[in-house]
Amino acid sequence: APVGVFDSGVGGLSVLREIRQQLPNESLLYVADSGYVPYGEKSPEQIRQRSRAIADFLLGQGAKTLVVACNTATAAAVNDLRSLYDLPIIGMEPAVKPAALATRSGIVGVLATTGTLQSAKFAALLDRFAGSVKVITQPCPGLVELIEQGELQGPRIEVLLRGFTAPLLAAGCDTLILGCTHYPFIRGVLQHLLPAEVNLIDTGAAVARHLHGRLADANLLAAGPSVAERFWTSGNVEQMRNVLPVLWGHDAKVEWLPV
Ligand code: DGN
Repeated sequence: APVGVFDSGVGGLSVLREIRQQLPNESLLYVADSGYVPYGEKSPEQIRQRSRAIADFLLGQGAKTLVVACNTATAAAVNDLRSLYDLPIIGMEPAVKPAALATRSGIVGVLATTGTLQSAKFAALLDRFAGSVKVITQPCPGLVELIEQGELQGPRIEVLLRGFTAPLLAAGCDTLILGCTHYPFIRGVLQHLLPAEVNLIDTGAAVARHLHGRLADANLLAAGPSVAERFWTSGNVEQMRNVLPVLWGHDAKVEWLPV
């Protein structure tokens, strides 16, 4: 049975890449909810509705596990999904713990969507690290929209990134958490704009490791190698097909999401 992965758009492909690398035997299903992107500005109830519809769809395709490859959807909907479905459900979370271990200044920045930063789940995460590290948050409106269109470099991206990181650097952050699954795609550009000693931390590889562990525990790991991958979008099929070579590494068929 396949692993079902979804995001508000193509950002979750950064997580899917790590899953493909660490779990070469698994068949993969990926839903980009690009018809409803950005989730960052939607209400938690709207995000829960979309997450349930997509989860139903992926289960209908035979998924044995779900990965919510979106920090915003995890914050709004993962508890709801876990109460509704009896299978392993893996979510994303800004990587505050590894950042707390990496920082020397004791001040870390979180780049994420407004929805993630305003969520109760994120507030609880910050509470857990309140004693050990100072955390400064920065919403990044506009960034996801450019990445959705496959614009991963150039002046528009750089202007946004300079604007978002300037207050974090001024506050003394030496470690920045990429708290949205779209952002690893602009990691190189971001690193280039920042002083060399600033660490960038994202969660994709850790989530893939966690998924591996959960599947192993549940005796659900696939046996033989598999290259099966299917992609759906609720947005523009042509646009997603165009960005796949850049974001996923090769061409693939993209299907229209019927929910
Ligand atoms: N990729 C999503 C995340 O990780 O939060 C959010 C993108 C969006 O919809 N703004």
